[in-house]
Amino acid sequence: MSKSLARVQNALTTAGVLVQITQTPASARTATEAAMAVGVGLDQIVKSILFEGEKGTLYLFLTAGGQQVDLAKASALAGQTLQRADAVRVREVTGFAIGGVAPVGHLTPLPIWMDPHLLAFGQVWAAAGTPHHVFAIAPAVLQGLTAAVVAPFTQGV
Ligand code: 5CA
Repeated sequence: MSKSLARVQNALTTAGVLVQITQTPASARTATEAAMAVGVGLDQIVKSILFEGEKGTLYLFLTAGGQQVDLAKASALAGQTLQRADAVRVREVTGFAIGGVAPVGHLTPLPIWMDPHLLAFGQVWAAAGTPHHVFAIAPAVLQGLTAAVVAPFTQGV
């Protein structure tokens, strides 16, 4: 088992959240691929998008697969101007490579926001640390697990 996958499994188990991590036969590196691999709608896939603040702090935005983060709204929530975090920073802070970033199990704890669109579903699917592993979870449980702040930050809301 990869270290990244094990970290996600441990984070879930430690929190007492019993979910099954599934290996996808095809790549689930993007939300579109994940939706096809799992056989659910795009908005049921949790995208984990990382932004970097002016002082190098990373912020995680969990959004529904079909939604786009509005940078101005995200910056307003963070209280500073944000830009996309590069792949090296993402790996440094979360321990995950882009395409497999999980909402839990980060090397360094970081502030997390959650898109209210995700709460419309009974279950959503998130990456489990690799581009080939996902897990299904009730969005309210995901919110509790990540201590994410639920707030709108997507385009067109
Ligand atoms: N495993 C899937 C579904 S759970 C997944 O991780 N999807 S994702 O949306 O959370 O991660 C892919 C996202 O990474 C894409 O939306 C894309 O915007 C972003 N991304 C891709 N390349 C880079 C890069 N070089 N730097 C920063 N972000 C990137």
